[in-house]
Amino acid sequence: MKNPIQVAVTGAAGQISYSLLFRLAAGELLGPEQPIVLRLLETPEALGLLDGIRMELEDCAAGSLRGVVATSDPETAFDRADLVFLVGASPRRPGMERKDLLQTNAEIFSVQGRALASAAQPSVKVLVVGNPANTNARIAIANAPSLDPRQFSAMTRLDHNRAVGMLAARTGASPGDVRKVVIWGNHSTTQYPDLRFATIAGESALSKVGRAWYEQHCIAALQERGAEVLKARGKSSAASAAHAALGAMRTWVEGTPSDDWTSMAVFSDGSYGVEPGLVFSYPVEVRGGQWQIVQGLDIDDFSRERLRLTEAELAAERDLIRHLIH
Ligand code: NAX
Repeated sequence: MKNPIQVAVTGAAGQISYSLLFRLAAGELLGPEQPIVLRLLETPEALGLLDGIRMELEDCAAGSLRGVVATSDPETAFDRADLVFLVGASPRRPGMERKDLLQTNAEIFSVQGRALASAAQPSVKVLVVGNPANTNARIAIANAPSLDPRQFSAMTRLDHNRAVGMLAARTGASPGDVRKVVIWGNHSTTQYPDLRFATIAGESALSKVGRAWYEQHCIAALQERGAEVLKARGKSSAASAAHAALGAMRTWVEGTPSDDWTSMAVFSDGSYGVEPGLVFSYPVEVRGGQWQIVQGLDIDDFSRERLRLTEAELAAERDLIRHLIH
């Protein structure tokens, strides 16, 4: 019998978690043979709702679920946690400026960074989903100095999956035949979806879809996809975000296929001229639970301009919360 893996999820009573938790309980992250304990964190106000979710999880009687901890105390939630999904964040409220939103979330992710450092497994992997995800991850890293910044990433997997899905829909191919899409930069409308290296069933994706469609339609459509979903559904992406979070963590644990990479926002080491220390989305390969930024990709003028734009946005976000990252 394997020892249970401790999986913590914050914002556990929110809409993304309502998709994510039941898939985790069903063994979709590490396989049905791997027992897991779910450690759920919410605000004190949402604990009643969370209790209902705890009951529903138990009512699934899923074979791999060995327990559910529901709490509003970060240290209890992260106690010996192996894998952590930081989904909970404070949403933008009417009248709130961007600076206020960054500040409110900065406080949440400072507290959670400290709790991760003191309570989680030293080898913990932390995926930040809650927005502004890249900068929230930066704050958590700064507040968890005993952990390696490489143990944190912010999620751009949904953007990556959207690019794969859009290419497949445009060409009639299977999403499974699409390889080597890249999302560079911030999980925001400045992100740069780069399809120059993408292939579909081994052939250049751009030769199939045409450079004009890519430059004049596809990039903007991917940057605005979240807003489009929100407009149509009246709520932001949830099931697709949960699917992306599950996939991102599974890839981090299991690795990327030999003929592909994924996109992850990680602590920049200066690769591609990006300021070190920003949490920036890159193409990464993952082996043995460790990611490496794919090196040596050609950056043309068109791409350089877009990389600089999204980097500048991240630097501006960082400047607004600089006092919290020492
Ligand atoms: P919801 O508002 O449905 O749920 C968020 C939950 O977090 C709430 O239940 C709230 O009580 C809880 N929460 C707030 N502060 C907390 C704290 N300090 N500790 C623990 N829990 C706390 O949002 P949902 O739709 O689930 O989205 C969650 C986050 O994901 C948002 O920030 C959203 O913007 C972000 N997203 C990120 C995406 C990405 O690709 N990185 C895509 C989807 C999504 O937009």
